[in-house]
Amino acid sequence: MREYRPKEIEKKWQDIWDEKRVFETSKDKLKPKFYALIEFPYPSGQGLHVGHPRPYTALDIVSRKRRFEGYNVLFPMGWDAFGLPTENFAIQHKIHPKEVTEKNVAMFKRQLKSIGFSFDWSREINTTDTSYYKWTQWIFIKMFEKGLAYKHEMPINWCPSCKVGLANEEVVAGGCERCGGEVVRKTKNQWMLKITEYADRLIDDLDTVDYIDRVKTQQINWIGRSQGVEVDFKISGKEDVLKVFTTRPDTLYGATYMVIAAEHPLIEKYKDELENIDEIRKYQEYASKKSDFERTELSKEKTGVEIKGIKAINPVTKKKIPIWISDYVLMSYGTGAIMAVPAHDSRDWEFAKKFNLPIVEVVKGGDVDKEAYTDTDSGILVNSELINGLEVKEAIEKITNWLEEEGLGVRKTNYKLRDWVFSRQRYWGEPIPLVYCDECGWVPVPEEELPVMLPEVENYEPTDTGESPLANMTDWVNTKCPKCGKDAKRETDTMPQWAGSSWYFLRYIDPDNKNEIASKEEVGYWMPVDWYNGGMEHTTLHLLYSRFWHKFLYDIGVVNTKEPYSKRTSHGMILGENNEKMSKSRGNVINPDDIVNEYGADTLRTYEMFIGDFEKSVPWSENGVKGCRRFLERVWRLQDIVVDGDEYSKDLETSIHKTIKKVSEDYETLKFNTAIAALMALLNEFNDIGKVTKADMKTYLILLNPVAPHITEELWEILGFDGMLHQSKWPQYDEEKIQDEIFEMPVQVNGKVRGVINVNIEDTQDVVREKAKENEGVMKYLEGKQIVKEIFVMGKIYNIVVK
Ligand code: ANZ
Ligand code: ZN
Repeated sequence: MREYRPKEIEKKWQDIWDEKRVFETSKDKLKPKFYALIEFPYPSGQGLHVGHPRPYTALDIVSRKRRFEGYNVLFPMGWDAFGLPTENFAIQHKIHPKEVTEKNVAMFKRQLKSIGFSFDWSREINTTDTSYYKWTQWIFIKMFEKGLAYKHEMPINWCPSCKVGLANEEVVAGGCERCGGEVVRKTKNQWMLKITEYADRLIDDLDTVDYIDRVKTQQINWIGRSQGVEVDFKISGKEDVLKVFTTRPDTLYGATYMVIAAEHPLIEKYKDELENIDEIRKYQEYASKKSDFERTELSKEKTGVEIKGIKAINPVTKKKIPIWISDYVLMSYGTGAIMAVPAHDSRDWEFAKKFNLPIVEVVKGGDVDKEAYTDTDSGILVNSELINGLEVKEAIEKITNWLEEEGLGVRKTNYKLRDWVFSRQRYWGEPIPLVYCDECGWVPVPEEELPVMLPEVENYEPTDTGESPLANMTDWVNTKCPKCGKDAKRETDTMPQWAGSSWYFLRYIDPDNKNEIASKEEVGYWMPVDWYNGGMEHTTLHLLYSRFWHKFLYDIGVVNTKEPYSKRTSHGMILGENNEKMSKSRGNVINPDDIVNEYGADTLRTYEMFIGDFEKSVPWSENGVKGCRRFLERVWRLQDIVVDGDEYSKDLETSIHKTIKKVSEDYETLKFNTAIAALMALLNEFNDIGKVTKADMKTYLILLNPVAPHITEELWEILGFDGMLHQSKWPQYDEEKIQDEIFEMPVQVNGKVRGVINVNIEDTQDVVREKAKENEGVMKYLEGKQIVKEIFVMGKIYNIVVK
């Protein structure tokens, strides 16, 4: 027997698979299809990280299993290659981002190939290819034509160090998601995408897909749909009303003061009448320095100023109540104003305590603590004339109807979700394909002229003014209006990183199509994606964005399904050996190349799957890697104990059937670690018995193949089995063969269970009767009696009738 040398056999099989185009999808559309998708990587300069292969191996396993099961499988790969790190690297090293991208892609591709994933490389895509981003631009124009892309002057999150505007999703704990630096506010005219128009569908259609719960929940919370009422509070002595949004109109009688955001327009309107305008201005200044995140931090000490000179009138109590400004009320949500109910809202309660404002209880819960607010959504209304004695739910209904009848309020649904800030003032992104003409306004570049290509520039450094580097390219910027032919200017903003990945799964389906995103026929066959696995960090960004774009494409007839992905799962992170996130600065990064070189790709793959619960974060362990290598060495040595035989060994039959069941089920339910453990256990049995038939071995190799495709294919060849392993069929188990031989069987006497005995499947009724007689519980009821009848069904029931 030769030594196990992964280096040789892995390269050999990768070349064979490539040459024979084993993993390319078939043209045969009569076969059932299976579309497996993993999030395509951003080809960074650092190369692949051991975190990447985790989800890739998982869906590679599923894809390989599906091929054995007769499916036409699409498992593609590509590059999400626009983005800041490449641009920053290019600026630093004075190389064009295109060259940087090419180099990085080549490195990623070599690394991925060395791990032996069964990607259909003939469908490789790259979001920075002009033939790709032509369609990204085309979708943008369609959105523009439908009024879903609009330009809007708005304060944006601005990272002064990256010199880039950030979407809310890219601001993490008040800092820039990319560099961690402080994010400030800046007003800019930005392109926006109206994702809010799809908010309801993005929530409601989650009922039609199979996503893991935490993904569904995060999407629902991010969209943040909340049903409530907009209530009008009159400003005393004025014509004006102050509108508030509340989800608890039942607490209206407990509204003892109001709070408006520091930016609320009411202040400007009445500035001349306010007695303490200086104090108010000071507070506005203070608040403007804070991000929405800081303002809403719960633990924060409450601050605020009363607006002296105007008062509001509570529409039910008719009492005059004060109006305050405080940073805990945001201008960007609801109406930017609230009715404060300190008895039942924690922030209002803290505020009222601090500024000595009246607290009136209106909901009586089970145990009300007078010293604290009661944050209760059930209870009985008190001190509330119109709704006294009602349960919260009924009270909300009744008071809402009343408010609507009186013209004091309207039902309203609010969302936390904001429209998507879609412009970036950077070079390395898709140019926004619009032209500005003084006569015609914004005009889309005609479809025949797409793509609008990024111009070659000398200098792609961002400008300090916040304009895109493209703005300096006057030759490129100055153009003619496609509508009227007069002088016009191109939009110089580019699209955000998230654009290209919002529809990439459609391009894999028909990557070379020059006339459309993908042909109707291909879309009809392949969509939706059957299984999409990706990181939890993409749940509120990429996943939501791509669902939005897909729904839009559905609305304009480009695709045939309302949802892009039938199923979504998610993996945990791989941490460094020290249990910390892997990062260059912590010095705990593991490069998959090193593992492949030292132990082999099959070991890397096995370890990535054996490392622990797929859905949880787990630390890397070099010892664990070694353990997996030893396991594969033992698999390699099985070739020495193979004997002729077309049937499973008698002694192994049950175990083999059980393992088929276990592994088949575990591969489907993300329990790769327990599947591998079962294969390890079966290997031990093989070795204990000391010989295995060809049939035993074939099944073993097929079961292990999705995890360790190279070694299994090589052993298949060494042992002279028919054809190549990947052409085999997935083994089936026999339900009868996996029943445990020894099991517990209840014994009844005259219809009542009197004892439980251990029975072997091969026991005859006579043997079982003897065992029953020896059972103490049963014995008591048989003593001195005569057996008149026995009902005996093996494995189910043994009833003895006595007299
Ligand atoms: C009175 C009340 C009484 C409220 C009570 C809550 C509890 P969600 O579910 O997140 O939509 N609110 C409204 N607009 C706000 C803003 N711009 N900034 C800060 N808070 C705002 O929350 C809706 C509730 O959040 C509203 O209902 C309002 O307070 C507050 F026992 O009104 B409530
Ligand atoms: Zn024009």
